[in-house]
Amino acid sequence: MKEYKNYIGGKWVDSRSNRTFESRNPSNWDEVIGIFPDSNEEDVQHAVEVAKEAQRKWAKVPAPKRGEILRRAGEILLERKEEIARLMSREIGKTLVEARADVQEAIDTAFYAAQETRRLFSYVTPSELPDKYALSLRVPVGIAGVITAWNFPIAVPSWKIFPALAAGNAVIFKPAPDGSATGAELARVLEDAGLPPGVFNIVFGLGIAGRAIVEHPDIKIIAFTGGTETGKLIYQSAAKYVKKVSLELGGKNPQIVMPSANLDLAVDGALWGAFGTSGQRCTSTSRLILHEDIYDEFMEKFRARLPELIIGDPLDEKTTMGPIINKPSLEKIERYVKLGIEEGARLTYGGKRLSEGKYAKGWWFEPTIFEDVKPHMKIFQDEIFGPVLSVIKVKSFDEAIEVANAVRYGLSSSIYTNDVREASLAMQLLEAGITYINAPTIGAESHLPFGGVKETGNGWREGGWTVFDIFTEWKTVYIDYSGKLQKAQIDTWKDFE
Ligand code: UN1
Repeated sequence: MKEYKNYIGGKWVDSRSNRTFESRNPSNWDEVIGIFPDSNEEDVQHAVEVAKEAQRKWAKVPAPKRGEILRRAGEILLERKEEIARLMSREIGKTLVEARADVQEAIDTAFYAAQETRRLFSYVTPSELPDKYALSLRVPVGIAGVITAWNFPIAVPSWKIFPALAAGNAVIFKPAPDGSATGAELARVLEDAGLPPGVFNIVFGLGIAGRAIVEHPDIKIIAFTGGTETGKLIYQSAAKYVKKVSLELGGKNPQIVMPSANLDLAVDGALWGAFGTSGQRCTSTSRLILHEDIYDEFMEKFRARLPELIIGDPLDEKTTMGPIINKPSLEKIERYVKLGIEEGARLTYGGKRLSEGKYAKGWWFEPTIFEDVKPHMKIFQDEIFGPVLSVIKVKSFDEAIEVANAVRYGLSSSIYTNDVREASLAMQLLEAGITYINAPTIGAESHLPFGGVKETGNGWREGGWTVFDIFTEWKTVYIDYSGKLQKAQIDTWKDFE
């Protein structure tokens, strides 16, 4: 167990609040991973003052030189991959195999962002007027406030932090409370990579620190991953300062299976998509939409494979499902299971928390399946964030698409089919930021745009080249070297003779 301090200006500094919070191991509640300051407005103010100063200098460092530091950060993450993955497994309960993948995603992002520093292209276009340049350049936004969820405690922060730094911003990062120790590793990595002090800062905390970041007028961009309700509050508060806000919120991701599909492959996809990470990804499959012609055959194959899921110690390589992150999350899952039964869905697998024997000291929930789920039900509509899968039977491709789209979210989606027409139509018709053909709803890669439509996001895309639209502003510059006053929209071609 360790007592942490905030990381501001390249130093671990005491918080000005005297409150703390703990991060505990969800598979062994007795184990405290760390004690963290529950920071306040003064801590955020301190971080902003330091970041402001540092950002001015950092923005002047040529982007490819900033990229060298990020490449080094990627190399350090690679060297420390196993150690960070083990810490992550203990802190948030992600299986070791998946925790390694989480770190790998950050490594990929670091190398990608480093490369992109040589490709932060500008535009030069012809002007309407002679002897005049018209160009538009990317400039940093300033200080970025990064607030993230616990479930990808290295990968998701890195999606935001590395490109933000590449583009010349300073960052104030508030990790999710439950993933604070893992998030803190990013400070060590960036420091060892040679990032100048003050460019990257961590303020640990709960609501007060989060609100202070969102409401600080000098933090010009907020990048948030988390629940939709919190996201909406952030969006509203940030509106006071007309602040740029990038939101990555909830999902209720469907996997459709059509009659032409390879059913064994579709079963593999559903098992991984619904129960990987114990269903605690924003991309997890929570709705399985089956065509009636293959319903029975699919479910039989699916049920036969469910006993392969091994719930237990995330550090054990054989485990496929770790714990639920904390007690409130477990209780939320239980509430939804009860509600599903009340709503008239048929609970056909699992449905209970595990608390005996080796499960006595953590938060565990069985893989759970509801059948006969209908679109008006809460278990169809709401993000549960746990291993609860709703199965829906449909009669046609059109109905499958309609059902898939009948929620307020739109992050990921998937269809299993070998019919090229269905696959092509699904690409256009599924209301989601990501569509997989013959692959599960999870598994996004760091060099492609990531984000969702509807209430999942507000139009920005992290990942890929599009992330730089979040962390830069377009600055348009006109250079008139004609030596005289030229009037746009007024001078005609005759004036140029
Ligand atoms: C998340 O759950 O917030 O596609 C991100 C995936 C991962 C990222 C998930 N690469 O499932």
